[in-house]
Amino acid sequence: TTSTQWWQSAVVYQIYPRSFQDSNGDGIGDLPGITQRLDYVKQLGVDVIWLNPIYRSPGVDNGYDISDYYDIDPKFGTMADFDALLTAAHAKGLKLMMDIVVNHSSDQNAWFKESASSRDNPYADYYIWRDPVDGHAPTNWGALFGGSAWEYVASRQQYYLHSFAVEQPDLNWESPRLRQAVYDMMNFWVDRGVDGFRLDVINSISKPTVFVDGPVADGEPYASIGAIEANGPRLHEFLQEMYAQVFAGRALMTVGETPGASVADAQQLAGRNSHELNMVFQFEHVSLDGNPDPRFGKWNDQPVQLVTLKHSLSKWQTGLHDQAWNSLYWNNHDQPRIVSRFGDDRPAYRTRSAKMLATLLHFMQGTPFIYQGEELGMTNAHFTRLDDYRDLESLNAYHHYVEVEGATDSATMLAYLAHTSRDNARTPMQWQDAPHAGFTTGTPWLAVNPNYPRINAQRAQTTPGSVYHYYQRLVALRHRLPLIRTGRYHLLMPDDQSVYAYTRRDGHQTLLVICNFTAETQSRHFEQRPPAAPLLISNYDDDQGDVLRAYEAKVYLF
Ligand code: TEU
Ligand code: CA
Repeated sequence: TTSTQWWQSAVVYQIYPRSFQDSNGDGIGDLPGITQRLDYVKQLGVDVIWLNPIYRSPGVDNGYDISDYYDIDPKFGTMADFDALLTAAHAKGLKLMMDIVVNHSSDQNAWFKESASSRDNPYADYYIWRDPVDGHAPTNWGALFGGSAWEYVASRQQYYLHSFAVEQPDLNWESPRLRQAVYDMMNFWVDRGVDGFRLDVINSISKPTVFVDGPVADGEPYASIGAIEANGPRLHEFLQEMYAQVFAGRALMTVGETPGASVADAQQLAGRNSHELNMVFQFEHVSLDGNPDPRFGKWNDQPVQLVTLKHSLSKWQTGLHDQAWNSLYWNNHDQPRIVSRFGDDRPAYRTRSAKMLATLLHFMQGTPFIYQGEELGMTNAHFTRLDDYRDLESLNAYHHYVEVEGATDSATMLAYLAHTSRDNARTPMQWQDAPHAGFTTGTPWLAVNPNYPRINAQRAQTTPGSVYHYYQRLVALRHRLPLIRTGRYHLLMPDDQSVYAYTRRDGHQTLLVICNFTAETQSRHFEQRPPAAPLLISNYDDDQGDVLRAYEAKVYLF
């Protein structure tokens, strides 16, 4: 029915609560701060807000280590603050999507404390426990935040599995009682009024049937658990059970975070008739600029190749058309800022390239996600010292590669962190040219980017032609033009190293999207374009036909 498709013409705004707006001067963003800023979000024109986790958490992984799924963390406020935010959002016509983390919990969760206490308590099988093998860890799997994926607990004389930090024990989805406890918890939030869920690393919940050692990259001590546990044997069974227990009959928006998922996986995970999820976050387009040395994975400081980027995005556009549904994102709280990564954040080019990247993405098929500050063209932090960073993934990586492995030197690793660290996305939202950019009256938990006097919401809202106003126009066009939702995607000039161009067609009209990914002027002729075809939107004030200026983006409708 059409009501369940509302999310196909919606635009989502992702708020990282810790860094959005502090209301009590403790330097940490909070729920009352978000409530104060809802008019700003509404004016962008978006339909949904996605909040990163706000549940009670020790904050080892900034809330992705949940100690109480039924309570709001005091750093962010109270349940009353949450209810006030939800009520205010709904009153402004904004839906609210929660981030649910059920691949793992915090080791401070009551479930885990009980589970670890003995082998025969009601929570004993809520987590993944294995006996030692020859006196050591059950397998050679390594955790994504460093070290072994296994941690020994004397009270059970067993190891537990943790895909991420030691403080993030994986939940055992083989246990029907654990699964029911998850569904009950999700229904608690749906009954409270939330409008959807972003499901954290949800394609890792089904572990391999048999636990055996995995392949180890040269020079690395462990086998990376990511590929070992992605898209496991019972994943679709579990998601269909979740659908039946939580999603069925409700017009929720559900998006699964699925690192390692292929187009084929997504055709099932986000399939129109799969009864699993509405859409997924896939990671191919944000994994193309990784390090050629496999030891370093994502840690790199090199640009992406345009041809590989256009082939990856095109594969997903054509692969899911009429079968499933894409999410569309450049940024989130785990990715560096796109204008610094795939664009050009030099002052002469920053706003032009930010608008070019936004144009490329927002005319594709899928639901766009705008990450806080992306609409301002906020840039990477360009930190130069290790103690500028807070993210355990970055700090652990520096420690591992420089101090433990000696795989590289400090200067190189600091360059990798500056280009790739998740903290690039987590510097506080830049509201105005005031101390700490108006984010806090206290000391921010993570430094504000020093470019805030130039790059801030107040300036953007009062500057015609700003990135902010451009995003407003893109969001409005998506609500106005069904062709953006329904058109069939076709890539033009597939091997062009400088220009990315594609069409969207529905048999009546055509969108022609042209983006110059370089600072150099290019010249390209498009015979598809009728001479009198109107320009729908452009990041320049005029149209010079075949001449494409630095980072020029333009869209024709005919
Ligand atoms: O991220 C899952 C994930 O794939 C991470 O490895 C992420 O891609 C990586 O940090 C980028 O290299 C989710 C959350 O988005 C992330 O913030 C959490 O740290 C992680 O799960 C554990 O909950
Ligand atoms: Ca606060």
